[in-house]
Amino acid sequence: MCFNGKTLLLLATLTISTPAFSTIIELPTSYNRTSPWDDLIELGVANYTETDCIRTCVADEAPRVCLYTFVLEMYAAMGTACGDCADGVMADCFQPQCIPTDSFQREVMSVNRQFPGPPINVCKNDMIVVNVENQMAGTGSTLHWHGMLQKNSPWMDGVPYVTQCPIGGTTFRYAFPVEESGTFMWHSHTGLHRPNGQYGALVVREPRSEEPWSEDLYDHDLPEHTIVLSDWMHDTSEMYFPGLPSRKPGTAPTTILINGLGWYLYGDGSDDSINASLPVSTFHVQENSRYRFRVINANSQVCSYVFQIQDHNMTLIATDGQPIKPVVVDSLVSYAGERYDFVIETKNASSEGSAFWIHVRGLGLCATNYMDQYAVLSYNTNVTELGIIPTATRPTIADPLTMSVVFNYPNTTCGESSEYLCVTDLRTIEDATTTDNSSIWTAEPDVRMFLPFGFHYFDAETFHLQGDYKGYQNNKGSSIRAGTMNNLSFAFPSEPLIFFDSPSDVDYCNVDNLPTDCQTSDNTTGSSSYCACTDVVVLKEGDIVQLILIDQSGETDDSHPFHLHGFDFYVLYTSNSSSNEYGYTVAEVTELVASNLTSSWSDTNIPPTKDTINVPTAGFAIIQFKANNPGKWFFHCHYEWHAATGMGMAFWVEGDMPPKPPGFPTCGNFDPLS
Ligand SMILES: *[C@@H]1O[C@H](CO)[C@@H](O)[C@H](O)[C@H]1NC(C)=O
Ligand SMILES: *[C@@H]1O[C@H](CO)[C@@H](O)[C@H](O)[C@H]1NC(C)=O
Ligand SMILES: *[C@@H]1O[C@H](CO)[C@@H](O)[C@H](O)[C@H]1NC(C)=O
Ligand SMILES: *[C@@H]1O[C@H](CO)[C@@H](O)[C@H](O)[C@H]1NC(C)=O
Ligand SMILES: *[C@@H]1O[C@H](CO)[C@@H](O)[C@H](O)[C@H]1NC(C)=O
Ligand SMILES: *[C@@H]1O[C@H](CO)[C@@H](O)[C@H](O)[C@H]1NC(C)=O
Ligand SMILES: *[C@@H]1O[C@H](CO)[C@@H](O)[C@H](O)[C@H]1NC(C)=O
Ligand SMILES: *[C@@H]1O[C@H](CO)[C@@H](O)[C@H](O)[C@H]1NC(C)=O
Ligand SMILES: *[C@@H]1O[C@H](CO)[C@@H](O)[C@H](O)[C@H]1NC(C)=O
Ligand SMILES: *[C@@H]1O[C@H](CO)[C@@H](O)[C@H](O)[C@H]1NC(C)=O
Ligand SMILES: *[C@@H]1O[C@H](CO)[C@@H](O)[C@H](O)[C@H]1NC(C)=O
Ligand SMILES: *[C@@H]1O[C@H](CO)[C@@H](O)[C@H](O)[C@H]1NC(C)=O
Ligand SMILES: [Cu+2]
Repeated sequence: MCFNGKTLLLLATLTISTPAFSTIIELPTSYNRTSPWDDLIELGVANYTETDCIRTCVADEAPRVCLYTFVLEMYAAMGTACGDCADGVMADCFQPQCIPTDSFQREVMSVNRQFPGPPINVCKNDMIVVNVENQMAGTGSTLHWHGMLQKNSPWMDGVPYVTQCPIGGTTFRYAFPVEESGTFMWHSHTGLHRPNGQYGALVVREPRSEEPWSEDLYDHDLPEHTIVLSDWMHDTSEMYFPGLPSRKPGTAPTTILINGLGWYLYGDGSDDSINASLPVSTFHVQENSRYRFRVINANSQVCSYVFQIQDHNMTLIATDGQPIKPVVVDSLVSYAGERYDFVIETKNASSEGSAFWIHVRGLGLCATNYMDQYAVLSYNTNVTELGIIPTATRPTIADPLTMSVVFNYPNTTCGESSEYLCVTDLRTIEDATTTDNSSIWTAEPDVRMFLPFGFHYFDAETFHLQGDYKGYQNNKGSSIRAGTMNNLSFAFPSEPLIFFDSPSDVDYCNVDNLPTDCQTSDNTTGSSSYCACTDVVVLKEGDIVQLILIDQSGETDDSHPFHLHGFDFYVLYTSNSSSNEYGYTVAEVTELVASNLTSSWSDTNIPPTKDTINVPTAGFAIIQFKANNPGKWFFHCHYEWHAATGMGMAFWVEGDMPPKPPGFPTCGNFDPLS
């Protein structure tokens, strides 16, 4: 791995607006993992706003304290910092603090006036310290480190009212040791801030000698080759929440962005709408070399994306930070919250041309709405060269690049074709005999939970006559609904779950413990009843837990990716779509599970581990993990609007947790009459 100092410096002048890297603070190996505060004070961490951590990771090198200051603001895309960017002066688009997006002016919730927000690049065993200053007046916030397990640091997971109180007009310093390597992301976990722009890359490297692949798979692994895919609208998310009946089609995104840039393509499928005087992301490589790329799907909405690079195959080597046995594909589909690492091999520029299209195409609703986007892979150029356009024919939705071997495509029947590969076709690189995970994926679970999820549809005629204020989403026309799991719509408690020592101190619910106003005579939730409560399932430390997620949403043109905090899980099975649009019934799935769907796994045939799994449309997915991380962990659909209306739940994993950090801020209800 080599970081070219010159390139980094150029990058810094072009895209990184905060002061360049400065102080190095080494972390003593003897620091207290469960309570690092005294060590950090002693190291003088509070005296700095930023430290230097970006480097080639070397074995036996001292870990560092990686300190960042993240200032959260209400800011402007294509605002005053952008000069004449909108008029086609491309260099102005790269001025400090300019956020061009797809060239439309709108409010953006920014972090350090960058978009995506500042990337974090560290080495395994470093300590990440992020001092968050929330300058968004009247708007509470939390930041989540998506995919970080937070062992020893469950207080730092960043879920409002689960692991902390939202940060008001104040500061909150996250500090946690980085115990796993791979590709992650950070994002706001509060309100609808993520679709408004608050997300960024989080990449943890490790010494090449410690990587698990048996072959030498790549030559370069550069920070500039991290790719953040996201969706963008021309209004703030709040304009779509709960939604307006005339706004069709509901919360559909407008533009796909690649590292925050993209052409506005009008969504009409017309071919001549590109305007090359506005920037798209450009990835610079040298010919005849192998590069590791890392794709982060930071989508907030319901579309999956096909990612392709003209004339280049991709060798997938990791998903969600977890290494896999390499798989060669030409098309990679990802869903909100997922990450994929792959290697490309560059060719001889003189014989093959020197710039290639990267094409990202939306599926489902986004295909219907003609959404796609471009970036450029450019040989033998550098970041000072702007506006490089490949001479090769530009792929379009009507005439896309060839899909010969495609990974993770919706509606795939797994195992039927070697051209359509599923997540369950991936294999973990892990010697089962040498890790203590052995048998998690083959073990008979201690806890097996069927988790049907979908929506409760309110009766629009009577909804507004009831004199109460149920949270809802108006996704189209007069359709009014709320997300559910097990017929329960998750409601955040008024005080973070993590503050309580015992579940019995919390007013929580679950299928075995329904609030009385939600029950029918047989103690289930009824079809007409809507039940919003804090759905918490208590797990014993060390339990092997199997979750069977069943899509009963009735939505046929999208699917729901679920993200589990605090754990990586084994993906044991993903099903076909049911012929019934409302999916399989729990009884049908129970019968299928009893027929040994997961029996092919063994000590040598190891399923992949992930933290985000897309549940097939009208289908189901089976995942399994060991509850070995005591804490309070959110589990939810990663589509922002679904999670915001209750498609989630929390796991309370018993066991010894590190003590509450000193002075941890509190919040809660106030009632002078109680
Ligand atoms: C680390 O801190 C925790 C919490 O303050 C304390 O209980 C523990 O004894 C400390 N460990 C060491 C090795 O100092
Ligand atoms: C940090 O700054 C404070 C106040 O300026 C100073 O007293 C302290 O010595 C500094 N600590 C370190 C480790 O530099
Ligand atoms: C391209 O965009 C630039 C900057 O917005 C604008 O000046 C120019 O007219 C556009 N060209 C076309 C063909 O739309
Ligand atoms: C991609 O891989 C396939 C299968 O190995 C091979 O046939 C094809 O030539 C490769 N394409 C490129 C551009 O390397
Ligand atoms: C690249 O192509 C040129 C011209 O076709 C040829 O002379 C050269 O040997 C090739 N280099 C490699 C590394 O294949
Ligand atoms: C970047 O490319 C420009 C134009 O080709 C060239 O003048 C410059 O020297 C290059 N810079 C570096 C650091 O390679
Ligand atoms: C596998 O074991 C390692 C080491 O004990 C642990 O860090 C990791 O979280 C385990 N993975 C899973 C999926 O449980
Ligand atoms: C419903 O739950 C209550 C309290 O747990 C129990 O007493 C009652 O028997 C249950 N009713 C049915 C029909 O299961
Ligand atoms: C959810 O509601 C449906 C419709 O009333 C009912 O058939 C089903 O049994 C309920 N499921 C659970 C887990 O309560
Ligand atoms: C998957 O199948 C559904 C139902 O047939 C269809 O609406 C949807 O477009 C399909 N998705 C893709 C990507 O083909
Ligand atoms: C999946 O669907 C295909 C096509 O509808 C069918 O042939 C196959 O039997 C199904 N497989 C399972 C496991 O249901
Ligand atoms: C499933 O596997 C178990 C254990 O391997 C076996 O006892 C049982 O008969 C199998 N059931 C079916 C339906 O194949
Ligand atoms: Cu969802």
